Parts: sequence; structure tokens; C-alpha cells
Amino acid sequence: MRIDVVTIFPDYLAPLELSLIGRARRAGLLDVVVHDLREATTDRHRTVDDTPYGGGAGMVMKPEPWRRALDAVLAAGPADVGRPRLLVPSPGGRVLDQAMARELASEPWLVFACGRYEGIDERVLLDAAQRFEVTPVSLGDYVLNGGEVAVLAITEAVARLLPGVVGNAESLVEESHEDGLLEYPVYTKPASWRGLDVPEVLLSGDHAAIARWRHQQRLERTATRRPDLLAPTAADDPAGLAVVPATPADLPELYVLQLACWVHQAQLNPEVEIPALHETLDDLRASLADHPTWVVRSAGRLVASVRGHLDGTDWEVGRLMVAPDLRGRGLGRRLLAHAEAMAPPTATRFTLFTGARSEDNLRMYRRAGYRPTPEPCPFPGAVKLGKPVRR
Ligand code: JD8
Repeated sequence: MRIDVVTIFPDYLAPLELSLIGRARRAGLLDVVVHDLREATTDRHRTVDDTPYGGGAGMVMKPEPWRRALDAVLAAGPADVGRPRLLVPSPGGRVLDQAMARELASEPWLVFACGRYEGIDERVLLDAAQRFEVTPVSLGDYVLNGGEVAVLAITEAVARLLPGVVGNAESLVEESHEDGLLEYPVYTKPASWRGLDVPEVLLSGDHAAIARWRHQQRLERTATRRPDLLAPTAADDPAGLAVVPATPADLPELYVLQLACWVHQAQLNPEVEIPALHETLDDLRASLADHPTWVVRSAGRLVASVRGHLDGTDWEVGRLMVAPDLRGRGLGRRLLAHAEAMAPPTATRFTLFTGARSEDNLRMYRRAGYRPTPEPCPFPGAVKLGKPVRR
């Protein structure tokens, strides 16, 4: 892998000559080149910053020195690896995590643009997108003074995943964040230290017991320190996902999911006039007033929803939707049951509409006890199903 870093503080990257990364560079496993942005200036004051358009405190980094510096990086870099990734540390970037580190470790060439002052003129990124895969990255939700610290962290997180950089690749497997669990506690000699003893099991030589203890420690630590990492995702167990009332903040994602789900219904039922496909986001926002709506999120993504509406003594279950990639895991059945449970006490019948050719839906509703209603369905190509409310 080749890594180029452009900065006005080259010495900030000196730590990359140390330890594992330094050894990997000397072993030719990794090629890191640090460039001084001021080398790309043309004025005798080697100016890289100027006052911000629109006023405000601080200075902004000028675009031309960046263009010249990045051109020099491209000219000096490996010819046969295509468009390099240009990683631009910024407080608003994609936050680094182990998945991102793994993704970057598969890249042949990374280029880092280290900003300082109030940041880099935004046009530099727009211009660079013609020659680089540009990705703003962040270390986390706190403010640093520049991008160099982020480059140190990202380079270490990525380089240690490269073959041969970490002595025994084995040790990479059981690490925190590698499989979503935090690491287990570690101990070394002496077995008793200042009255503190190493857990017995670790001295037992019983590797199966040690492995069980260590896994248990990882689960407990993760549950205590990072419960967010344990939040079940649809992938692992839809039944574990929370069904919560929708809020206005959910509407944009809900609107997109609705369109995605009903496009599929329209393909199945071409003759049906489907309201969900003709609604605006404002219509959906307005519907929240008299259509209690619930949503399900998996790892932050809105993946399913349902709503209810009282029509006389009918509790009409509607807009039951599950993200196409998560169908067939019981999430639809779960939401149907939830909507039924939310029926007001005055409701005596559950009703719903679906496409006459929507076999999967019809099968699920039939299994849930729904049958065609005595009254005809007012919508051509659709069916109206009902089921008595049993309390
Ligand atoms: C690049 C300039 C400083 C930021 C005015 C303070 C990353 N996780 C992170 N937090 N902050 C950065 C970061 C900060 C930077 C630059 C990255 C370039 N600054 C600016 C905006 C507010 N000053 C970061 N990665």
C-alpha cells in the first residue's frame, strides 16, 4: 500500500517512523510519503491561507497550493493503481470505525489532505473529485486543530491490518470491534500483584474454560460499556428490534421506504392505483395526525413500518412495509400483530387492503386470520380483508 500525506506540519507525521508502522515501512510492506504543502506555493512568503469569504474568524486554506500539491502527488505515485482514495480529515467527515479501516486496508493507494486553520477551500474537494475518490473522514465528534492527528490514527488502524505488519495475524481476529465485541481483560506475571490476583481460570490450563471465560468477559464488558454495539440488527434477529412510534424525524426515510416497497407492489399489481406512490412527503407528514404510525430501526436504518386508522369501528391496518432486503424474517408478521395490539377499544374489526396479485402479502394475512370482507373492495385490482377483533 502507498500512503501520501500533504500537510503544512510534516514533522507531525514523524511517529509513523516508529514501532510497527516504522518497521513495516522499512520492510517494504507500506510506503508512506509526507509532502509539505508549502512546497507547492509560488510566492516568496509560501502563503497557504487567506481570509474567509463572507467574513468570520480565522483563515482558510487557499485552493491553488492544494491543486499543485495533489498534482505532484499524482505525478509521483504508482501509475498502475487507478484513482487513489483522497481522505480529507474534517469534523464533519465519515467517522472512522473498524469496518472503515478494513475497507481502506484493501485500497492500494491512500492520499491524506491535512487541513489547518478553519479548513480547506471547499472547491479543492470538488476539483479533486475528478482525479480522486474523495472521502471526508473524522476521528469522532470532537474538534481538533487540524487533520494530522486523524492521519496518524487512520494510518495505524489501516496499516496494522495489512498482511505481515502485525506479527501474528491471529491476534487481529479477537480484537475489539473486529466482531462487534470489546476485548477481554488481559493479565501477565506475577499471578498475585499487590494483593490483586489473576482470575483462577487463566491459571488453569483449561483452554476451553479460558475461552468461555474470555467470551463471557467480552459480552459483559460490551453490555456494560458499549450497549450500542450489542443492539440487535435485523440481520441477526428481527424479533429483537424495537417497534417505536414514528416521529417527524423519521418521515424522510419512511417516505423513501414507502416508495421502495410500493414500487414492488405496483410491479405485482400493474392495474392497481396505489395511493402510497402518489403521496408527497407533506401528505405523509399530515397523515401522522390521524394515522398512528410505528417504525423499526436496525443499526440506525429505518427498515419497517406500519400504521393504523380508526374508520368507524374498523381499525384499518395500513402501510405495512418491510425493507426489501429484510423480507421473509417475520418482521411483517410482527408489525401486523403490533398494529392490531394498538387498536383502540372501540374497534370491533381489523381491516386492510392489499393487491389481488400480492401472493406473499395474501398468504401472510390469511395465516393471520384475515378473510375477504363481505363488502366489496372499492379499489380495482385490490382486495379488502377483515378479521374480527378478539379481546
Ligand atoms: C481537519 C482544520 C480545525 C475545524 C474550526 C477548529 C478530524 N474528528 C475531528 N475533529 N476535528 C477534526 C479536524 C479539524 C480541523 C481540520 C480535521 C482542519 N481543523 C477547524 C472546524 C472548526 N477549526 C477532525 N478528522
